[in-house]
Amino acid sequence: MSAPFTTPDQIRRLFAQAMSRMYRTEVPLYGTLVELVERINAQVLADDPALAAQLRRNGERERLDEERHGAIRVGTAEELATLRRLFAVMGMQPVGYYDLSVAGVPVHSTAFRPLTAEALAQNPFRVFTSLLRLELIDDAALRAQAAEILGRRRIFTPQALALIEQAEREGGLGQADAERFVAEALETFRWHGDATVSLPTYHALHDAHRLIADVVSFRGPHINHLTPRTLDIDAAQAGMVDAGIAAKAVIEGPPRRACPILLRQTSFKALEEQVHFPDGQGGAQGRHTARFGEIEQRGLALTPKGRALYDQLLAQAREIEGTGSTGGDYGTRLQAVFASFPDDHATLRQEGLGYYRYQLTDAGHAEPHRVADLPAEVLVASGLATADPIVYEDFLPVSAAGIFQSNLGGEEQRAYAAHANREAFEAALGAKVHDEFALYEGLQAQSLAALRTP
Ligand code: OOG
Ligand code: NI
Repeated sequence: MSAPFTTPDQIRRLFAQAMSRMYRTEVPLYGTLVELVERINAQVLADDPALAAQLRRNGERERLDEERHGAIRVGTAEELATLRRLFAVMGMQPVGYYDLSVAGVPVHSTAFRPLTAEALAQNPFRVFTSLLRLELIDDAALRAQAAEILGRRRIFTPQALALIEQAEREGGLGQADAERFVAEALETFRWHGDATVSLPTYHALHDAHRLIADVVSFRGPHINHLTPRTLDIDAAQAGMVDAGIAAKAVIEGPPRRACPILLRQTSFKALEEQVHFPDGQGGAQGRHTARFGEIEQRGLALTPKGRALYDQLLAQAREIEGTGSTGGDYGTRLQAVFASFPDDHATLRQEGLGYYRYQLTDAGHAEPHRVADLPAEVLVASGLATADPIVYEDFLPVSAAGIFQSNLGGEEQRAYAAHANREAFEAALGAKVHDEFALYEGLQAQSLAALRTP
C-alpha cells in the first residue's frame, strides 16, 4: 500500500517556507525586512479592528504572516516549460502575460500562483517568472553564443525531474516524497557565487543588457527577491529609510488611498556581490548585482473598467512634464491625478470598478426569506451582507519595470522595438496563461451564488 498523498497546498507551503529560510541566509537584509513588516502589520491590526475583522472574514489573516512572492528569470523555452510542471506539483498555475520589452527589459513574464480562494487562503505563494527574449540581442554572434551556453546547462536536479514525473504519473506525492521534492526544487533557485562563463564573456553579455548577463552567466535561475506583504507600505518605506537601508526612491503603483487598490511596491537596491569567473586557469574575481528585497501592499482587484481607469491615470501622472516616475514631486502628482478614481467602496462597487466578495452577516443568516429576494447592494445597505474587497493577487507591468530598472544597478535605459508576443510565450510555456479577470469574476460570482444558498 502506498503512503497517502499530501496536497499541492501543503507542498507549496513547505516550499515557500524553505525558500524563505534559504533567502534569509543568502541575503540577511531580507530577514530585516520581514521583521520590519511583522512589526508594522501587528501595529496596523491592533489599531484597526475593522480591517482585522475583514481579513479574518476573507481568509487573509492566517495567510498574511507567511505571504511572499518571489521572482526568477529563465533562459529557454525548455526551462520555462519544466518550471510550469514543477510549480503545478505545488498547485501553482501561470496567470497573466506581462510584456516588459516596452520598458526596455528584454523579457516577457507570467506569475505562477494558486487559483482558488481556498488554495490562496492556505498559502498564496507566487513566483513572477520571466523568460529572456534572446531575439532582442542585436549582435548575431553574441546571440548564438548565449543560446549555446543556455543550451548546455541543466537547471533541475535529476531527482527533481523524477519526482515531477512521479507526481504527474501518480496524481500526487506522499509526505516523504513531498519533502524530497521541496529539497530538490530548492536547488534550482539557489545562488551560485561561481559563474559558468569567463569574465570577458560576462562583460560582452552585460554590455548587451545587464539582465542578459544575469540569466546566461550562472548555473540556474537564482531567486532574486522575496517579498513580504505589509498592511502599510508608507510605514514600511519610512522604516527602511530609518534603518539606513538603500530604499528605492518612489513607491510603485497607485498612491495611498482610503480604499487601497491593486498593488503598491517598494524595494531596496540589489547588492553588489563577489563572483568567481572561470577561465581555464585560476579564474578571475568580478562583481554582479542581482539580488534585492521588496515589500508590497495589496488592495482591491479591479475590473477591466477599473483597470483601464488606473492605467489611464498612471500614464497621465507619469507624462506630466515628461519626467516619468522621477522627480521629487511624483508622489504629489500621483495623488492629484488619482483624485478622480473613486475612493469609497460603495461607489467602487456601484460603478463596477472592483471585485467584491459578498457574505451574509448574522442578521442575513437569520432572515433567509428576505435574503432570497433582495439585490446584493440592498443586502449590503441593510446590513444583511458584507461586501469585502477581493484582494489583487497579480502584478503590474509598469511597476515591475520600475522594480527591474532600480535593481539592474545602473542608469542604463534601452529601447526595444519589439512588442508583446503572448503566442511565443505560451508556445514556450507549453500552455495558455490564465486570464486574471476571469478568475476574480469567478470568485465574485461564487460569493453571490452562495448568498442565495445559505
Ligand atoms: C522581477 C521584477 C518584478 C514585481 O514584484 O513586480 C517583480 C525581476 O526583477 O525579476 O518582482
Ligand atoms: Ni517582486
